Amino acid sequence: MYTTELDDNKKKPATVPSAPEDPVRLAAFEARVAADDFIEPKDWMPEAYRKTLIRQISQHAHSEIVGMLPEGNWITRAPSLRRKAVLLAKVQDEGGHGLYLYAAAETLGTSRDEMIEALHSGRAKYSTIFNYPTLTWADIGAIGWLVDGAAIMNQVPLQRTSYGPYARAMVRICKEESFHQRQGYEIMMTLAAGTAEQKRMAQSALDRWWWPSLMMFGPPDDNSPNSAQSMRWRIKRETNDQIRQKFIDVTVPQAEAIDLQVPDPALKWNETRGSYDFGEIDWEEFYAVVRGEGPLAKERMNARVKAWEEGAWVREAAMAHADKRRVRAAAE
Ligand code: FAQ
Repeated sequence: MYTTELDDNKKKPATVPSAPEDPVRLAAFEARVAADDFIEPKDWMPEAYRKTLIRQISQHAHSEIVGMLPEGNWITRAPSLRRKAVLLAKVQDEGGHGLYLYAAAETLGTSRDEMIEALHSGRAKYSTIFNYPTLTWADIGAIGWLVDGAAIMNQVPLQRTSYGPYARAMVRICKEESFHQRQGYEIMMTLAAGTAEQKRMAQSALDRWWWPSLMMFGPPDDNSPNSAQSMRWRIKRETNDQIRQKFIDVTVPQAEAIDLQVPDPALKWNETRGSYDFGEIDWEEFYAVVRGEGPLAKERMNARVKAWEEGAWVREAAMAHADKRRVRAAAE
């Protein structure tokens, strides 16, 4: 669905040779972006635009796939059959999101193998949030409510990102993330209205997931090396700080509605700005997790590498089957 324009391009080399950046083409490209046209896979684009998109889309895909692990951990322990079925469906959705996004990145001339290799070797990042442990069932509620909530806030503007296949992948992903957010909030509502112990569990999950969720939006704007160019090319439609603020403004009243306390003593409604003021994010912690020093970084990567290696026979069988079909078709 995202690669319909590429049928005659399937055999192109994984790395596309740089096109000369002649000023006339560059000006035409920038005019199209400024007019809110979508750029499509076969259109000319500056090499830096292509590279930025491959970086962002592939890291987004890796986040979806690694993001299956903290929740997958709770499928066998969900408290009822209904909760288990819902969680199973959600985790499968995240796998699907990863696949649409890898497919969108492939339209830019990279390959699945290259992207996976970059993840496994530590060259490519994935969202910091997925390096934290899921200690209780309430963490599954907190992930749906806060992590999917943050993901939606970031991804709704990406439905209008300038690269067509990425924007279109986002439409379906946002719909599914919305269901994920509601299922998480509903778990938190149930626990917050339950026994004193259940309410404590919900509060403890909010305490542990609040600050890492705010870090998902990336470094502050004045420390975000990619933002200025990505905003100019309309890859990003809003800045890290703008989206973080929107998320806080929407989420604080949701916590109040179920009588949970956001763990930030500096949180205060600012009448003049029409937004919440909030406390200092621990950027040291953020950068440490980005460097691969998160609490479960090693476990996450080991799990991904193991899954990739154990799936090798499936990939080989699929390729052998495709080869047989090709030979059979050629003989007919
Ligand atoms: N974690 O200059 P900026 C989900 C890196 S999906 C790790 O501001 P940019 C669904 C950044 O890559 C969650 N690294 O970068 C789900 C860059 O390094 P690089 C993922 C981070 O790209 C829910 C450096 O810091 N969503 O949750 C992070 O302009 C539940 C400087 O930063 C997306 O990927 C971070 N949090 O803005 C699944 C959305 N933040 O690459 C399962 C698409 C920054 O130059 C369960 N991506 N870095 O080496 C974006 O919107 C952008 O890439 C940002 C970062 C906003 C994440």
